[in-house]
Amino acid sequence: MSGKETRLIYTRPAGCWEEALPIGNGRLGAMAHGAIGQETLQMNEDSVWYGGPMDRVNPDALPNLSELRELILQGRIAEAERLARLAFTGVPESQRHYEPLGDLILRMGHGDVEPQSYSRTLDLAHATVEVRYKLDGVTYTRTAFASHPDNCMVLRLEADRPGAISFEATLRRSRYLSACCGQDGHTVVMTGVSGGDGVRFAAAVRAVAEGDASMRTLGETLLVEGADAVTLTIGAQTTFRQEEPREAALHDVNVAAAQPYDRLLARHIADYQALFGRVTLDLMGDGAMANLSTDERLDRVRHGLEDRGLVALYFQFGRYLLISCSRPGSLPATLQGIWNKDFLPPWDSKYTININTEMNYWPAEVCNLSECHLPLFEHIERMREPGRDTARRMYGCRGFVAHHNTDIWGDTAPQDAYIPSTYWPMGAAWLCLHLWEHYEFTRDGAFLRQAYPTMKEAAEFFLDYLIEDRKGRLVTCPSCSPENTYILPNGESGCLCAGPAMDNQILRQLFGACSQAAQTLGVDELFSARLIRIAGKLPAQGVGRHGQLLEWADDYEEIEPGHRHISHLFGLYPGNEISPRTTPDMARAARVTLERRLTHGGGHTGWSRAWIISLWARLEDGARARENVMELLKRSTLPNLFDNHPPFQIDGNFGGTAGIAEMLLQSHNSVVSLLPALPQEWPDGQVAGLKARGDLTVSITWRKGRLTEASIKAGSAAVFTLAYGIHTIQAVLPPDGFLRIDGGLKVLDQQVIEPEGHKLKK
Ligand code: FUC
Repeated sequence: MSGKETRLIYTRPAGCWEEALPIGNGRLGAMAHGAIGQETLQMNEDSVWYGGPMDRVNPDALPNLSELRELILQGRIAEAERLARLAFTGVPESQRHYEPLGDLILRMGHGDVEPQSYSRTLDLAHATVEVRYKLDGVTYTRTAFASHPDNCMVLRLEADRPGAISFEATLRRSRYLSACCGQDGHTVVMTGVSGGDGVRFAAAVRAVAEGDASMRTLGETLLVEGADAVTLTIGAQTTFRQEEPREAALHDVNVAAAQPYDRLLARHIADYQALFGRVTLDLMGDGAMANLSTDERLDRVRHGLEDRGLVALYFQFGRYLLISCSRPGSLPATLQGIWNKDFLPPWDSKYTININTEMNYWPAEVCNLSECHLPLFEHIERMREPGRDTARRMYGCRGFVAHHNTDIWGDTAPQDAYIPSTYWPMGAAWLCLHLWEHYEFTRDGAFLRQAYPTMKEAAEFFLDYLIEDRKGRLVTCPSCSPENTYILPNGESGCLCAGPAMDNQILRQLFGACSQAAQTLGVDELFSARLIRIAGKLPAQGVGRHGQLLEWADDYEEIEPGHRHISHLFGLYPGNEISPRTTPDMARAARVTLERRLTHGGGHTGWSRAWIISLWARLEDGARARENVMELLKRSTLPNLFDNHPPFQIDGNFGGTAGIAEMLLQSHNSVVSLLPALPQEWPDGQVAGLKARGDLTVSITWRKGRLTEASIKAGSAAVFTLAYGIHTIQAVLPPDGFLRIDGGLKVLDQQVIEPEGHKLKK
């Protein structure tokens, strides 16, 4: 059954972009539309961004920093916000934005006629989109995929009658083109400049026709007539990576075109499956559902019907998307991954790092796609030098800093002049926690050695940036709690503040990670002790008048209690300082916070809803976690399963996938917890290949709502507590050690294990 639950199926061509299907190889992406008379591949290349790097640091920031801090500490928020807007906003206000590459359009010789049958599928097991239809007794098949090993996209056209394939193909881009022309009778090349001093790019499509076909180019169009089958290889390159993008793109399509189609396909599938095939999830859904079209299934769920198979499909779709838009060597996934259709996309389709980019990478480790995390790390390195410069010139601090956005050039100066988000200095700190997570999951010492200086530099910034408040606490200032607004006792409202809960949580986590890393590497003993001392002076997490976790250093009311951001729950997830097992009081307050958000309309954007799933999972409330999985599918999912912010934004897909994983397996605070948030509605199932911290690979089977068996394989030596509900055992595994237990945590099979039953603190 799990095999069946890897297909998105449609019975009609895409009627709009949100119904088209994504393919991607990390760097090149496209949305395949599948109309009968015309195929459109709406394409992206990850480095086609408008403009070059800029120096946007506001020179008036540093001279006004003391005054800004004083205004904030005195509670003169309106004045502080005015000063921040004028003196701290980046100049210019905006970083660079992402752009689409263009469209490949195929006008089919048979025209747009009513077919005798039609199907369109995205096969997640093979990473192929297939369009199949029948016209006048001839079955036509188009297969599209983006090959990572061959550095290009491929569109294959076949028919079951010889000579039936005829079409005209062109490359289109509505603006910023320098040239588009056919060449050599089989290729079309398009070149342009993304704008200003931005990258130059080139896209090329090359055709190889089979059978007794005629092929030529006229102007910018490639014409194929009477082929048995045709393979199109489609490439694109920019000056971000290549000196001569035109030559590089042509090289890519020509090298690929020299290979037989079957080999291109086989190489693509083998490469992709090595990642995708690591995890299977079977929620034992109704097998009949697997043959229904995906939009119909979503509709049924919207009407309150159960569809566990769709949940499993959604989970795997998130994994598919991450593999497709984030591969070693590519840029990290933007707000739209590499599936952006607009020249001026929502929020510029860049990197919003006060939640969205981090969420994109939440599934990377737990869903066994560690390699897909690497582009983010490369980008953090890109941000380091600009971040150093921003730290020094805006704040007079050492270390490196980033605010709530960055772009292709790793720009770190504040973005927008939007008080609820712009002046938040925690972007680099949060991103650097991903380096530590990668180490936690992989135990890759060489990686840690390389990553530690970056983590350290992010922490160093705060050693200079933190100031003492009136109560003697060390606080970030200026800052905000993304992106919420509080009301002061005098009725004034504001966002700028000192020491909001999220900052303290991130800093405790970062300082803790740095000191653990230093200890592991045997370096920086004094620095590490200093971090721990400073962490102890940050404002402690408080509980407010409603029993809620405090979002700011004081117990303010908020303008919008149902706000989409839930920044102060960072410590519950993705952080780990709040947990029902270790800090039950704080966990109770987190629950109140979550309830308050939800009763006031929270979770109304896709990513917000997705985050809520993981938060309930960390509170070990399977019913509420599942309820929010269903809400995500009902309210925030487009027909092609893309997340709907609205509009489309990919973070919710990744957050949703991570949330489902978090319901089945957790591994923070040295406890590997099996089925911590299993809802009643998923009574039977099996998940295999998830990763737990400590380089553990975990498979779990359950029946009638109870664990029946689990196996854990250690890649490196591991010492951990294994938990199922309140039951625990202690496990010690050598490298490649293996442990299999039954539903009572009784060891069935083991390499090395020291059982010791004891109850957890409740
Ligand atoms: C943050 C969020 C918005 C949106 C944007 C890209 O600013 O508050 O909802 O996701 O990022």
